[in-house]
Amino acid sequence: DDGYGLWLGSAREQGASVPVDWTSDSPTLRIAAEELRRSLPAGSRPVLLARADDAALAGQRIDRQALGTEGYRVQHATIGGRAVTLVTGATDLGILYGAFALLRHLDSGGDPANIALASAPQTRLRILNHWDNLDGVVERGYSGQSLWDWWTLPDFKDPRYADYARANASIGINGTVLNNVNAKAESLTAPYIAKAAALADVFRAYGIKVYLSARFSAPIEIGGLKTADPRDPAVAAWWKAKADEIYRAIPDFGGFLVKANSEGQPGPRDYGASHADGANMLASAVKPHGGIVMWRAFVYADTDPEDRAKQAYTEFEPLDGQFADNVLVQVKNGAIDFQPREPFHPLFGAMPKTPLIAEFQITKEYLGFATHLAYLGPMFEEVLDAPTGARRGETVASVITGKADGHTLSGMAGVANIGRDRDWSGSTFNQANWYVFGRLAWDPGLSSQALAREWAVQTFGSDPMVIGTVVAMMMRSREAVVDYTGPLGLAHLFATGHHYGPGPWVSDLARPEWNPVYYHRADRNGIGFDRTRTGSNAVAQYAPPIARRYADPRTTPLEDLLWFHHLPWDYRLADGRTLWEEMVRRYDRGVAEVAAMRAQWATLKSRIDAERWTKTDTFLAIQQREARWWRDASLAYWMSVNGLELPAGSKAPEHGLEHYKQLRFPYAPGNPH
Ligand code: BDP
Repeated sequence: DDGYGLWLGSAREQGASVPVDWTSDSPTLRIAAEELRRSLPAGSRPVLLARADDAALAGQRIDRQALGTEGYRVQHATIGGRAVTLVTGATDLGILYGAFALLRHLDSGGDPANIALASAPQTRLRILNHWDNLDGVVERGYSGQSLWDWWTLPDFKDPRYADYARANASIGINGTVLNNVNAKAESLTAPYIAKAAALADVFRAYGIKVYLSARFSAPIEIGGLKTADPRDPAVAAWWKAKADEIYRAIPDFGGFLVKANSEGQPGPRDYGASHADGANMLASAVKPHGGIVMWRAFVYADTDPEDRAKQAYTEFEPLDGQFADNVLVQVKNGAIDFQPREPFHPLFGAMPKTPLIAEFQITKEYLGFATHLAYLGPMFEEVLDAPTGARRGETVASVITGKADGHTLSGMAGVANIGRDRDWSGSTFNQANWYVFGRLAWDPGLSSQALAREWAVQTFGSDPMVIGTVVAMMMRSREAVVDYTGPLGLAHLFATGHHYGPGPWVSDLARPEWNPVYYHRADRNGIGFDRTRTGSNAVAQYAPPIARRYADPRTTPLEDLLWFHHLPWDYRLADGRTLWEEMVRRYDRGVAEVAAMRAQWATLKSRIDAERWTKTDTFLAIQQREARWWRDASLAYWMSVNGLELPAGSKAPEHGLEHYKQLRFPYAPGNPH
């Protein structure tokens, strides 16, 4: 099994061609019917697909309010004297989601005699962000070239595009941004609009809208204007005409995603205008067509050298209330950049007048690329469940679903981990990260553990020994990566030129916040970034109850300790250990966890097909070696700084510090530089 079938193929029996009828016709319903025919087991009741307002369902008492536009209901019913499984929704897309839910229910061991499934998505936009360049290289992509073959588009529609859409629809994803946020203006030229339109034509029946990343200076680069100032009427007119042109080709185009004034990208601030000015100008261009703008809060420019973590809040919080009603501000899960662990971003809860869309990274830029096993469900969940402190009961999830502030626009975005590799995501377990992203975007209240199980059953089949082992491995995997790369709230300790191996010693890069030493601030006496009042006071960006908690090392969760505090190496933790002892303990634990995962995987050898088993086994061997590398290099460095010995029982690093310092990567995938 090469993994191409994702969670939809591998474990599924061939269907028994159970009769499936539908009361009205559409491409979407035909897809739903085909899915069910293909996979429903023998002996299943016949299925009826019907919209909730269909006359045939008059006697069924279906709560249409609860369905919304994308929700579904699946239940046994007698219709026209016939016992059927009814799959219904207010729209055909809702019915398609219902069909996938029915298959998921059956695959996961749900009782075929007892079917009553109902769900509606908690967010409007469930959207993948592809950081795919027009030349086929995927920024921070570790699973091969871009899926989009811009060269043969629009004529050739690779069947894989439909497979991609099908996989997304099966987990409720309803949008895709095709090109990198570090965008090229060419993606907005006529030939590329035609190519995007061809993809949109494939995706449409699966309920997936196409969006584009827009380069803010496009009016200059491809429009022949002298400026891209958002307050210039000629600029606004250019974007309006551009939007009209796109909508002629793609009538259901979703809108624009914009990275502006960040890491060298152009933006409104180049002209002294604000992010709101820029976003609103684009928003008015797409507004007549029902489009939206997702404006990223990931701003990273040389303006707050004191503490990079403060920048997004500093620039965006004052703009709350100034954005047009079809703008969402897209906020990364944490304030720095997709680290293995970051406290939730302080903008969540701080911009009640603005719909915020959360951005997570599915591709594992800082968690071992495609090779290391790290199930991200617990990380997404940890952020979604975090109380913002802004109001009683408010969590990041309630902000991004729009519930906290009564917004109808809402959403979750994930930086895709999809490429042209046969298994799509570079490894079998990375498929689970795509899966869990989609399912949590649909309902941020779902449990990452339940979703791990759901994914595992559909991916490997129902063998309880396999499922139990795989879920246990998954649930501990992300914490293991945290432990061996940056325990206790340390972050951004990566070597230069890639984000793969360790480089906590790096201190020679041009800007202070490019260097790991900026983030850990270790010296003879202590370690950690003081973000309290005596330091950068980034804690003050959180609502008071959270700020108070993070302001005191005694009430800061251990997991975030050194994110917020600079502490002496011999600082005593509640359990009596010193900070240094606890750090070493965690590095050791991370390495041990990987060894344990590998041993667990070994027990499944005869229970999993050879191809997927062997690739995973090999990757776990790499991870084991590299966890040790991370631990040894980091400890060698910390010891060179603090002059301390390792606690008894902890192994000396395999090599001296110089050895780790001079290791070089000749080439790392997905690297834009
Ligand atoms: C960082 C990546 C960089 C992206 C940037 C972004 O290293 O490649 O362009 O985020 O989100 O994580 O814009």
